[in-house]
Amino acid sequence: MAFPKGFLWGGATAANQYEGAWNVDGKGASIDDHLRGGDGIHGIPRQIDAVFDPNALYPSWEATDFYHHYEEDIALFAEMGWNVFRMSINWSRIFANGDGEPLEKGLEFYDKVFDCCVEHGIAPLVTLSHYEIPYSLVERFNGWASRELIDIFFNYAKTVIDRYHDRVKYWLTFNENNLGWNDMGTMLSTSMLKGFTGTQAEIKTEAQDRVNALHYQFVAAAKTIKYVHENYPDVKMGNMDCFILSYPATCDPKDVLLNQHNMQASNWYASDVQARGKYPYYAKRLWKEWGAKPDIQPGDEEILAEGKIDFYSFSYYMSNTVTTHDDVEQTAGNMSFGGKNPYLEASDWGWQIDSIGLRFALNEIYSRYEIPLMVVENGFGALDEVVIEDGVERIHDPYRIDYLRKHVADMGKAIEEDGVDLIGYTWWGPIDVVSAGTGEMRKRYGFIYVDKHDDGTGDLHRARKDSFFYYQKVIKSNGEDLD
Ligand code: BGP
Repeated sequence: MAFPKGFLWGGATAANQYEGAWNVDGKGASIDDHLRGGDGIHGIPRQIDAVFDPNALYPSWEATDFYHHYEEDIALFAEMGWNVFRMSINWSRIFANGDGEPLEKGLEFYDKVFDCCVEHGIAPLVTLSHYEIPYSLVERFNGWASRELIDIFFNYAKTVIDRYHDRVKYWLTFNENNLGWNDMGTMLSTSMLKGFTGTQAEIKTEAQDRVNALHYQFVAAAKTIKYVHENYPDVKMGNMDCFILSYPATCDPKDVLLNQHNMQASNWYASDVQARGKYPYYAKRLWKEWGAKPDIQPGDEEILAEGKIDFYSFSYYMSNTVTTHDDVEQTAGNMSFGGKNPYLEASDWGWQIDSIGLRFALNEIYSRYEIPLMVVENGFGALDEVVIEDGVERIHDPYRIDYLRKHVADMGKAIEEDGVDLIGYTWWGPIDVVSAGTGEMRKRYGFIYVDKHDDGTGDLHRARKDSFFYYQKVIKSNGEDLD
C-alpha cells in the first residue's frame, strides 16, 4: 500500500468562492465581494470596484451557496468517503470590519458546520484567511501594507481558534502566502487596494509595501502558531503556499541559475521563514533586487523563531518554464505566467498538466524541511457539459478523472518509492465554486456539479459527475484502485 493507513482524503474550498450569503446577519463585505468576474480563456481580467456598481454582478455574493446547502454538501462529501474537509472561515462573517466585537451569528454558523463534519466522521482543516480580508481593512489600512494588521489578524485568529479548537485540529494560516511578492498576488493575498477601481492587470504596488506585507503576514502567522502551541498542544498548524514549480527552459546554465533564483523568490522565501523560523541567507540578494527591505522591528525575529509550522501544506496545479532566451512562448498559470513546455499538455486556461512535477515538488519540499506534507489543493478547471440520459442528469468528465488518476499515482510513488511523509490530499473545488483567478463559474473543478452560471442564473441544485464515483473508489481503496 503506497498510502499509509489513516491518510487524509478530501477536498478543499474557500469561503469567498463557495459560501455566498455575503451580507446576512451583520456580515461585512470582504475584498472579494468587490470583485467582478473576468474571462480566463480570452484573457479578460477581473475588475475591482471600490464602490459597488448597482448594475454589476459580483460572483462571491451568492457563489454556490454553501451557507444554505452545507448539510447537503457535507453529506455528499461523506458519501465520497472523505475523512477531511478543507474550508475557510470568512473573516468578515465574524468581524464585519475586521476588528471590534465578534458577531455571534457568524460564530454559530461555523459551529453548525463543524458539528456536521464531526457527525460525518470528517475532520475540518480550516484556513484562517483564504484570499479575503474584510474590505474595511482595505480602506482603513491599505490591507497588509500596515503593521496594524498583525494584531487585528491575531485577535480574529485567537477568537476562532479558542471557539473551535475542540473540533478543528488542523489549521492553515494564509492561503498561498508566498504570492504576495508580485503585483499579481496583491489583489487577493495582501489586498493593498485602498480606493482602487480598475482591473487586476492594472494593479501596481510599491516593492516596499509588498515586502512589508509579507513580513507582517509571517509575523501574524507565527504569533498565532506560538499561541496555539502554548494553549492547544493537540492542534496542528500549517502554512499554505502556492507551489509554483518552474523548470529551466533550456540547459543553458544562465537558465538554470535564473530558475534557482525564481524558485527562491516565488516559493522558498516564504516557506523558509515559516518552516525554519528565520529569513534565508539569499533574502539579502532578493531585497537588493526588489529594492526594499522588510520593516523588521525588535521582537519580530523572536516571534518568527517561536512560531514555526508543524506541517507544510501547498497547492499544486501545474508547472511552467523560465528562460533568459526570448524565443519561448508564454502561457498562463495559477496567479502566474511562465514559458510553455513542449512536453506537457495544458487545460483550456493554459495551465500545463504535470503530475511528475508534483512528485518532484514533494521531494524538493520534503528534503528541505523533513516535516509532514499535505497537498491541500490540486485540481483541473474545465468546461463541463450536462447531458440527460434516461431522464437523469449526467456530467461525463474523463479529463478530470485522468488528471486525478495521474496525480494520485505520482503522490503514491513519492510516498512509496521516495519515502516522502505525505499525510493528506484535498482536491481543489470538489464541488463547483467561483474561480479565484477569473471569477468565472464555467471554470469548474468539482466532482459535484452546481447549477450556477456566469450570468448569475441557475437554481443551485447539485449533481454527481462521473469523477464523483471515481474519487469514491480511489478513497475506498486508499489510493490503490486507480483504473
Ligand atoms: C488557488 C486558490 C484557490 C483556487 C485555485 C484555482 O490559487 O487558492 O482559491 O481558486 O487556485 O484557481 P482558479 O480558481 O483561478 O482556477
